[in-house]
Parts: sequence; structure tokens; C-alpha cells
Amino acid sequence: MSIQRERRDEWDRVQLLDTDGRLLPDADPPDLGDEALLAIYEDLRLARHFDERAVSFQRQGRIGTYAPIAGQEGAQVASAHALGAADWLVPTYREHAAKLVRGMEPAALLCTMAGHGEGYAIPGELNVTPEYVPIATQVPQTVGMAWASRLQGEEQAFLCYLGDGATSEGDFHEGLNFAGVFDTPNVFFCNNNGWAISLPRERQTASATIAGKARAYGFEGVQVDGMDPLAVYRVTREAVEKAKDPPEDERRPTLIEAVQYRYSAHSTADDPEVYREGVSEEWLDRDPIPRFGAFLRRSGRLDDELDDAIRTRVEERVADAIEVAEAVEADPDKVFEHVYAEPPDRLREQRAELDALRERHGDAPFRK
Ligand SMILES: Cc1ncc(C[n+]2csc(CCOP(=O)(O)OP(=O)(O)O)c2C)c(N)n1
Ligand SMILES: [Mg+2]
Repeated sequence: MSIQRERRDEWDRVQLLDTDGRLLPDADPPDLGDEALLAIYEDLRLARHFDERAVSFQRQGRIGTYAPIAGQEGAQVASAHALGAADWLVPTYREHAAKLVRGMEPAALLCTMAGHGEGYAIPGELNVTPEYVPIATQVPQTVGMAWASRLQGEEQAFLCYLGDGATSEGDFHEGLNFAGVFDTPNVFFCNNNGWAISLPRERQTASATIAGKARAYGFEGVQVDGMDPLAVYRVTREAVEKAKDPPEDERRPTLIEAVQYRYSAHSTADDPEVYREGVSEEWLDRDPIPRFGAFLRRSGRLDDELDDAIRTRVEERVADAIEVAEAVEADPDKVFEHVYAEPPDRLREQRAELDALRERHGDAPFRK
């Protein structure tokens, strides 16, 4: 069966910057001051550098499997910047940059990746949930959180990230249907990178756009250039406001489809050369970091000196985080905790075996 369908994509894709970082003639940029724009830029640089170091760390066996983000920083950073302090952020396994924007420490992220439970202790005031690995599970759960918040009369928006792959799951449709009927204060942010591991977007859905799926649930869908941080910020900010700020009977959820490309593999356990061609010039031209940097330079907000200072700050921050994370010692007893109230016999036997080994060899080999 051919998977080709005739497709007429009449959806407007929101884009404010051209690939050289020039504001498009009819662009309506968001109201952001110099400080806020530079904060977004620094977070973009932090995200890229953190990602490079994390991939290298995984290759050295210092952290476990890692989900890279190169190319996707613009969507994560700009959308997370659009949230207010009281709003909630619900990440998948890939939203490292969004979590950093929200105030999570890079050392905590590395700890989690190295298997230390400490990284999962997310400070309560950040309003970030633990990451979701089972695809789309977070969608109905975030709708539940948002509905509870609304029933309690709170003014909070709930930003729920998902991939293009998640749109084929029942949870996605159940969650969006409920959100449309009950007007829960949700923003569904779909990072459409064109692939769900080896499955291309064309095999995921026959819909012309992912944004268009919102129509079926009776609310607005917006497609945005996910590698244009300025455009991502604007559409997310508008969606966040629409979820919580207008009069009670005008509050509405939104589905955002951020079209983008990930330069790197699905995870460090994946080899994309098996199923996709190398990264095209077209996607490299859209790289959100030089593009946003060029916009800041053109508008006189960034020069070489400031750029160097930002690079140094970012590198120092990640280097410090690595030092902190590497100093954390594994506690082998934790392997046995938190799953069973009453450990079964085989677990008791394994623990006794470990204790015997520690008696013989000392504790040190089991703490790294
Ligand atoms: C319910 C479920 N099915 C399958 C998997 C295995 N799996 C992990 S990531 C992934 C692809 C997800 O693709 P997408 O939603 O587009 O996100 P991306 O990784 O591209 O960011 C799959 C199938 C899973 N984690 N959960
Ligand atoms: Mg994907």
C-alpha cells in the first residue's frame, strides 16, 4: 500500500525570523526587553553545551543512555520562558533544556542520568513533574492536573510536552478531547521533529498537520517554526495567557505544533544512519542558536565581547555541574529500596550476597 496521499497544507506556520535572523516584514514580535531576550540566548547556549557534554559523557560510560536535543533547543527554551512562576511544566525524557530554564540545576540532571536518585528530587517550587518515558501518558495526566487546578479556582497554565510519535497514542486523543470539553488550562506542545525513532512523520499520521488535530477537539491548533525561538515564545505565551488569564468562560486550551529537526540521534543507543539521510542544509540553516544570535547582533543587543562572556559562563556552569555530579557516590543499598514494602526471598538473597562481597572487598568498588 502506498503511503503517499495528496496533501494540501494550508496551515499558516508562524515564523518571525528568517534563517539569517532578520525579522520578517510582517512580523509581530513578542514584547520582550533586552534582558529577557539575552536570557533566552544564554539558555540556548547552555542547552547546546550541556547536550554536547552529556553525549560525550555517555560515550565515556559516565552516564547512562541519553536523549540528545541538538537542533531542538529553540523550541524547549523559548516555550519554557513563556511560562509564569505558578505554571507547571510536564516534560518527556527529552526536555533537559526546558528543565534548565525552569531552574533545575544541571548537576541534578546529570545525577539522574548517572542513576542517582537525588536528581529526581525536584524542588517543589519549580512546578516541574518527573519526566515521562511512556509515550503520551503525560497528556491525560496533565489534563487532570489542570482540571483540578481550575476546580480549585487557581490561575495556572499546564504546559505538556509531547513528540510527534505521541499523537498516535490513545492517551493523546483522550486527553485532548477532555481538555476541549472542560476547557482545562492546558497548552499541549508537540515537538514535531519528523521522526519517532525510525518512524517518519508520514507513517505517523495522514493529517496534513498535527496542529490541525486540535480542530477535532474544538480548540485552536497553532503551527510554528520550532527553530525560531522568537516565534515559539510568542505562540506559547499567547496560549498560556489564553489558558488562564481571560474571563472564566473564555479560557481555552491550545495545541502547538513546533516543526523542527533533531540533528542528533533519537538516543545514544540509536543509529539514525540506518533509517534517515544525513542532516540537510535546509535544517542546518534553521539552527536556532546562530539564527537567534544574529537577530540579537543585528538589533545591537549582542557583540563579540558579550558572546564570549556568555560562552565562558555557560562552560563554567556545566564544568561545575560535572564536578558536583561526579562527586556523588552511589549507595548500593538503594538498589533494594522503594519497590517492595516486604522484600521477596530472592531480593533478600541478593542483598545477603552483596553484603558478603562488601565484607570481603570493602565498600568502595560498589560506590562508583
Ligand atoms: C507507550 C510507549 N511505547 C513505546 C515506547 C518506546 N519509545 C520510546 S521513544 C519512542 C519514540 C517517540 O517519538 P516521539 O514521540 O516523536 O518523540 P521523540 O523521541 O522524537 O522526541 C518510542 C516508540 C515508549 N517509551 N512508550
Ligand atoms: Mg519525534
